[in-house]
Amino acid sequence: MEDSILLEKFQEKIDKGLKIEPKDWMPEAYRKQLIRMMSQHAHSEIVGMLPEGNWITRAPSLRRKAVLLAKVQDEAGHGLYLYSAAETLGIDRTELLDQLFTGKAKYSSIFNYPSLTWADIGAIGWLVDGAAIMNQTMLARGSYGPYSRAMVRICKEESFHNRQGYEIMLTLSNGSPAQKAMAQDALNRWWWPAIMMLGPSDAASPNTEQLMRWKVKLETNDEIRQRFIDRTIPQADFLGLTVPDNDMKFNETTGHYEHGTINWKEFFDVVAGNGPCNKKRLKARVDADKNGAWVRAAAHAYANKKAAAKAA
Ligand code: FAQ
Repeated sequence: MEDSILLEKFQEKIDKGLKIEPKDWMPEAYRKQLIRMMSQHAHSEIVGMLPEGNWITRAPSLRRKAVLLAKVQDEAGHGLYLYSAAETLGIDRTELLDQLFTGKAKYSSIFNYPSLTWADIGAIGWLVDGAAIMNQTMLARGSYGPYSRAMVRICKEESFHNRQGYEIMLTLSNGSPAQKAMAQDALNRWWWPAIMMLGPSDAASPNTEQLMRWKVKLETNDEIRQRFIDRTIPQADFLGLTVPDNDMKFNETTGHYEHGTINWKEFFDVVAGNGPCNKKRLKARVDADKNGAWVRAAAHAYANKKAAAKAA
């Protein structure tokens, strides 16, 4: 069939809300966009383990430690899920990881900020998982089958993560004045990076238009950001905390909160590799890969030996 006819049929399928599956015909640009997004997402999950992993040994109680350990393990699982989903597009995860290790691939800007106090663990669950869920519930309705299905499960786990974070913030906000101050400080530091992690404003988002035509994205970055803000401000009010935005106000006519100016220069600096922790995060992943090489070699040797024994 002619490419133009294939393309028409492909778009028709998408317009009808049907899923595209790995063996279906797809334009090369669709495949490439998905590999880009899904691998960036997978990298974000495994780099995203690091700021929280930093607090596993210092969690304030056994219960908190067990919960945090489970959360960090979940993020690793999400990464593996997403690498597997990306592999259905004909790329090997070794290649994807190589792109991460050599700095060619992006991962979410948010994970280049440090987790300085225990309250940051609350703020990450509340704000970072909260923003991620807003984005991912949309992606769960997207057109590529393996990605959208991976999102369904991931979102379920993320909603637990979000609640555990909010519960930490609630405990600290109802604690001593020093604990409440710690919660406010974490909100001050994580608010703007969380707002920015949802991607550049629509006017500066080169990929959105095409991705929406293909129903990979069903909402723009700004639409999701607005939903996140509308949901989160009342939660901050309930905690008795204030977001660090003097211009934030509720617009009675639109029914939405209006935020102040976002520092996009900071965002693009972080994406370009100049955030507070970019180098440290990348080094941690490269080191983990090197230190785990012997485990992978042993697993391969074992699998090969078993296969040879079976064949004999
Ligand atoms: N950081 O044209 P757009 C999580 C790049 S998972 C770095 O708007 P698009 C779970 C973008 O790649 C968090 N780079 O791009 C968790 C593009 O550059 P490129 C990750 C960013 O794709 C919680 C350029 O800017 N989630 O948190 C960022 O239409 C707690 C122009 O941007 C996903 O990856 C950023 N924040 O929209 C884990 C979800 N934003 O590639 C551990 C899947 C944009 O053309 C602990 N991804 N860029 O060179 C998406 O939904 C989309 O890719 C967006 C960006 C919405 C992130």
